[in-house]
Amino acid sequence: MNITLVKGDITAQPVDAVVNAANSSLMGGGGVDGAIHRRGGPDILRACRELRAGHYGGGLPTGQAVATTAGLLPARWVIHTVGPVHSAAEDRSHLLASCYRESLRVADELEAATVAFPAISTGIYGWPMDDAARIAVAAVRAAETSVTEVRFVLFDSAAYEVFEARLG
Ligand code: AR6
Repeated sequence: MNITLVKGDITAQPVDAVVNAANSSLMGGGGVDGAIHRRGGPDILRACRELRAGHYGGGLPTGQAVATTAGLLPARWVIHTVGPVHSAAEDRSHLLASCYRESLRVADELEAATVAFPAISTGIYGWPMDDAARIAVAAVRAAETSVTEVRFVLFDSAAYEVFEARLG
């Protein structure tokens, strides 16, 4: 598996699957989630509503992942995952690692070869970038998956440089 880094917008990535840093309601939000729903159009929210009406009536638990259409995005699927809110009091890093592992498991089910990840939990959920990058890179490297490219898409230069240092 190749791990690549891109500085930019995850909604512009022509990959098989784009991972969304969602919340457990699956009903949208700010950050990556807002951008994906805005640019992907209403088909994504419609698919999320169907998930909530079915197997995910209680919402998507933290650390788990589920796929929908990517709507108008230049990808085939969106894989929604729910990162943990960062806590100074409790170590939740296993839940953040689980987001990457579970997203890649769902990608394998879809037979997706290329998958783009944002830096899950590092925005609204408050995770320090360096620690999040360490967990993300370790989880992806340890994953047993048929995915051939994992692309980390970082929104700004500071985040890009942190991931670059972790991969080096
Ligand atoms: N492309 C790539 N990265 C982005 C983009 C983008 N278009 N937009 C933001 N980032 P966040 P979280 C970066 O807040 O911390 C939502 O309301 C951003 O700079 O999107 O997991 C959900 O509904 C940051 O480094 O996700 C949840 O309620 C990273 O993506 C909650 O936010 C993740 O920031 C999830 O919070």
